[in-house]
This record gives sequence, C-alpha cells and structure tokens, in this order.
Amino acid sequence: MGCQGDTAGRGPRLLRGDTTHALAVAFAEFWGDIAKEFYWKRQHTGPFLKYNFDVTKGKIFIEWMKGATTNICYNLLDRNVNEKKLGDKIAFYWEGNEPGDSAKITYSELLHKVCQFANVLRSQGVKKGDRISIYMPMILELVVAMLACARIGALHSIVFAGFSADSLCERILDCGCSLLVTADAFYRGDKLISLKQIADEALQKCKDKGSPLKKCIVVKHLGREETAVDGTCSKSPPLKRLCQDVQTPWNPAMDMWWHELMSSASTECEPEWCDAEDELFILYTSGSTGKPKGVLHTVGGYMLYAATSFKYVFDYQPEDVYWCTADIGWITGHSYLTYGPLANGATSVLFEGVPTYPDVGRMWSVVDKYKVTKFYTAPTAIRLLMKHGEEPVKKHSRKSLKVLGSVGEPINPEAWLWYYRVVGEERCPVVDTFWQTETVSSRLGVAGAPLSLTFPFFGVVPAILNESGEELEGEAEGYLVFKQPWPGIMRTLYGNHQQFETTYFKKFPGYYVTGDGCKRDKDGYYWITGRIDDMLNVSGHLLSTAEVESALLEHAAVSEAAVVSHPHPLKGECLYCFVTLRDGHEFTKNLTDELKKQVREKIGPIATPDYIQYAPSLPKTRSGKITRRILRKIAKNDQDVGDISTLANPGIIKHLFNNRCDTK
Ligand code: 6R9
Repeated sequence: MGCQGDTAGRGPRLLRGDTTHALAVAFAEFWGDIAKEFYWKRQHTGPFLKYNFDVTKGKIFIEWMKGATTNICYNLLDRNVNEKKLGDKIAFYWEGNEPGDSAKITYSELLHKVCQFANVLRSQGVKKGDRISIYMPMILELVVAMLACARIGALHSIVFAGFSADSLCERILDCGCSLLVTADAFYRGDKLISLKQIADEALQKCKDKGSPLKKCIVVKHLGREETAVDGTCSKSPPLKRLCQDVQTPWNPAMDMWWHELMSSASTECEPEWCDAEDELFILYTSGSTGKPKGVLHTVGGYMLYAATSFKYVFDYQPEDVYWCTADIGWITGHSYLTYGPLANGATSVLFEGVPTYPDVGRMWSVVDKYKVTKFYTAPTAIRLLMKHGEEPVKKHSRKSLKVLGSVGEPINPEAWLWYYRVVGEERCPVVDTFWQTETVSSRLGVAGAPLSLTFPFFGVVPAILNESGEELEGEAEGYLVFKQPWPGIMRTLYGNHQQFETTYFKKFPGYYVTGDGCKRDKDGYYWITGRIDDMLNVSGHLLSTAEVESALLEHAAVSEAAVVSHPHPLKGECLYCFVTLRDGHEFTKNLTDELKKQVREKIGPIATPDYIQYAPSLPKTRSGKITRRILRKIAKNDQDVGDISTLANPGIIKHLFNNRCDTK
C-alpha cells in the first residue's frame, strides 16, 4: 500500500511529531518537490507557503506558491496527451443507467471536447473569474463542462442533479452565476428526472430575484438520437429508455443545444494561465445554519493535493481501472473522479445509475465488466447492499479488485467487516478516508487497522483539543482540529470571508476546527467519533452516537441505525434510537429488548437506549449522510424541522413523527 512511509523520508516522522513553523516550512519544501511534476507557465519564486491560522493575529489566509502560473486543465489533459503520450489511453468508461448503454473516451478525445466547449463558453462571453453553474447527470459532458471552465479560468459551481429547483436557484444567486449548463432528462434507476424542467423552475425563481443569468446550454442526453451502443438507436428492450422523445421545455431567448454549439467549435483552445492562488471552483456544502456555504478552492494547491492524495491513498498504478461511485456533484466526485485520477493519467469508470438497478448486483457486474481494480464508495451504499445479503455479490467474480475505499461517514464494524470479507474476500485492504468538502483528503487508513484512520496524510497535522482548547497528548478524545494548512485546504467561503473565519477558526484560535470528534488510541491511531453535535452526555458520561449505532448494527435484524440525544430529567440526556430492519425481520417488543441488551453488553449500562423507534428508512442528505438534526426534532416532537428540500427522502419525516415513541 502506498502510505507515508513510501515517499520523502521526512514525511512520517514529521507527521507524527509536534508542529512548529519550521515544520510548516519543511512541508512547503516537500510540496515544492511534488510541484515539479506539474507544468508551470511561470515558475514559483519566493516562499511556497504564507498563512495565518490565528484569528487573534489578523485575517485568516492561506497562499501556496502565489505568483506561479499554470492551468489545471492543461496539466490534466495536454500534459498527459503530449508529454506522457497517453492520448490513446481511456480516460473514462461511461456506464449508463441502463445496462448495455455505455461509452468510452480517450485522453485525446477528452482534450478535444474540452477545448471545443471552452471555445463555446468563450464565444458566449464567459471570461476568467466568471461563475458557471453546472446541473447535470453523471455523463461525460459533465466532466467536459467542468474542465472547460477550468481551462478558461471560469469557476464552476456544480449542483448535484438530485437537488431541487429552490436549491439550484439559491446556489446560482449566491455566487452570481452568469450561465447554466444542464441536460434534458435522465433516469436514475427506474425514475425519470426531467432535469431541464427543474432547471427552468430554478431559472424563473432566479429571474424573479434579479439574477444576471441569461444563458442556458442544454445537453441532449435522454433525447439523443444516437446512442453509444453500436452508434445506433434501438428503442427495443432492454434499451427502451435510451432514446426517448423527451419533451424538453424550451425558452428560445436563453436556451441553446450543446451539440449545435459544439458542432462548429474548434478543437484547439489556448488555456488561460492562472495564478496558483486564482479561484478554481465553488462547491456548496450544508452549513449548520441550514444555508449552504460556498467552499472555495484554488488552482495550484488543489491540483497538487487532489493528484497526490489520489496517487497514494489508492496506491495508484498505471494499469488500474478506478471506480469512485460518488456523484461529481460532491467533493468526492470532484477530487476522485475528475481532478485526481486525470492528473495521474488514470482510467476511471463514470457511472450514471444506482447500486440497486436493475438489481442489487449492479455494482459487482460493473466491477467485472470493466475489471475495476480500485473501488471507492460510502458506508451508506455498503449498508444498503449488505441488507440484501451475500448472494448478489458472490454471483460476480470481483477478482480484479485490489483496494476498497470508504468515505462520507464513520464506517461501523459490521459494514467494514462485510466490505472486507464479502466484497474484498479478505484480500483487499480497506482504506477509510476521512475528509471534508473544505479539506480534500486529510487522512488515510491502511489495511491492518480496521476502522481506524491510522495516520494523517502528508502535510496534515491534527490535534485533539478539550473543551478549553488545550491540546491533549497520548490516548485522548475531543475536538479534531488541524494546526497548519496543506495545499488542498479551502481558502474561503465565496463572498463571505467572515463566515469562513467564524465557522472554522473562531472556537479555537490558531486551529482549523473540523466540527468532528476524534479519539487517539495508544498506538497513535486516529478514530473519528462523528460530528461534535453527535456527541451526548448521559449522566456525565460522554458518548458518541456512532458507537451506539455500531452496537445496534451488530444485531442481525438491523440494517441501519441512527441515534440522537434526547433530554432526560435525571440523566441530563438519554438515547433515542431509530432502526431500520433487514429483509425478513419484524419490529417487536422482543426485538426492542434484545437491542437494548445488545447495546448494554457492548458499551455498558450507561448507554442503554431509553427509546427505540422503527424507521422504514432514515432521512438522508442526497450524499447519503443521515440528518440527525431532523431526527433530534422528531424525538422531541418539535415540528419545526427547517428546510427539508435538500433531503433525498423528505416523505419519511411525517411517518416518523406519526410513529414516535411516547417520551413523556
Ligand atoms: C468527503 C465528504 C464531511 C463530513 C466530515 C465527517 C464526515 C467524511 C468520513 C467522515 C468518518 C469518514 N466524514 N468521511 N466521518 N469517517 N471516513 O464526505 O465531505 O460532504 O463535506 O462531509 O463527513 O463528519 O466532517 P463532506
């Protein structure tokens, strides 16, 4: 496995040691060496890193290699095609929602398409620094659109295609986008999503609120005349969903077809040479206030970090076929589907569909079809598939798999073991990667330390603080913070630097505060215990909801569990649990007793749940994170749940309210 020990001898020693300014300088040198692997139009001079992490000393800022100029798209495509001679290598295998619908694109084809679309954007008046909103399904044109923005120095703001018109409108307005790229429609499983219709609703709302957005470019995807299957359109089953006559709402004053604009665009396009600290993209992530925050990443640092973390966390080898199942609408898709793999000249799978369509073996059939070697997914997907048992997995060979990755939430032991034993047949290391939209990969896990994240990634210096902001040594549990920047950390919240400082730097001056809880064991390994707001204090004992959830999940009947804190007259707080069950199990008084016993035996009597409610499903964000904020309200019977439009399954909330435990 590639890990800290494999590179730059000074890495591991420094990573585990204490941090000083000298350490920061040493890391700057380390990244300077890595920077030499990339193309810079103007080389860097002066200090690699300048920063202030301490709000009491002035404005927070982070600058890596400011003054050097480059273009990230040039590094991902032109350099791989021209210098590294990878032009004929497959950049992406595209696997459509419908089995049998697929395509592939080489590095040189991708370069040509990106240049064409960059020219299209320029011809529409898009300039360096402009914001472009992208609202698209998981299709190749999405990658083309984002890289075309990067090529001309425009900032992409990608909005996950599962978001509502309101969410899209809010994001377009927040960063003042001047153009939207979208698609006609697509299928997710057997559900038709009329994307253009939703986009139009959002654009109408934006117009009413005075948005300057006047142009919309639309990919004809579901309505395309030619399919990738033998170049012909077959409307007969099983490909009946491929070439439908989609009624795309059309506004001639602002809408333009992608294919019409592309047909006359040149395949050559001079990149915009950007400063290393120029803005690359904005990506919205949910904030505790309910209003999304526009996380901003910059060109140079993000390029170095996405490339390097991809290379080492997944032990990238040139012959790999890599599959990250995340949507490009999330940071995981940005970093580990587009930027990281392409910077390394890797071949990836881009999957449009869902893990359960047309059946629950789809993931493994795709793994076999493309001989996927490195597979990266989220605990929520693992638990979903686990619920359906081993048979759908074992029907497929999976012998190409070498490394399995997990991201997004703490992975519970049950899911980890299933992933390791059933999916990887005990021969594939499981890397659990903890990170945030704000940080890009900040840690990595390696085999042999199940469930722990082991040590941090290069340049990341964590600390664990207590409530008073004191650093805890040795075995400890508390707030996870970082002591110094690394290249891939965010630079600000777009248009709101003050909120950036308040959210991440105010609580503990001198540190970046992740908002996650963490413990360090006697071996120095790090374990994420969940969001800080997911901690609870029962009779003076600090418990993490994640550990109680893990105990519940070890019961054979439970497929998912979410635990929240509930006020208790004696204990201060107590545990209110929501459980979903595996197929074939019933929620009975007997089961409730068994579950309580299980938690008591696993953690101790202090953790015995007071309430257990059956949930047919749990409310989740569209990236699969359980929204415990809403579950807390349900437990308290507080109907004021706030904005639920960004949930994947808002309908479940009413059901959960109606079936609450009696908490008098
Ligand atoms: C990449 C991504 C960030 C939050 C983060 C933490 C949780 C992510 C995790 C994990 C435990 C892991 N998180 N990975 N918790 N183990 N391997 O998910 O970014 O959407 O911004 O979420 O997700 O709570 O603070 P983002």
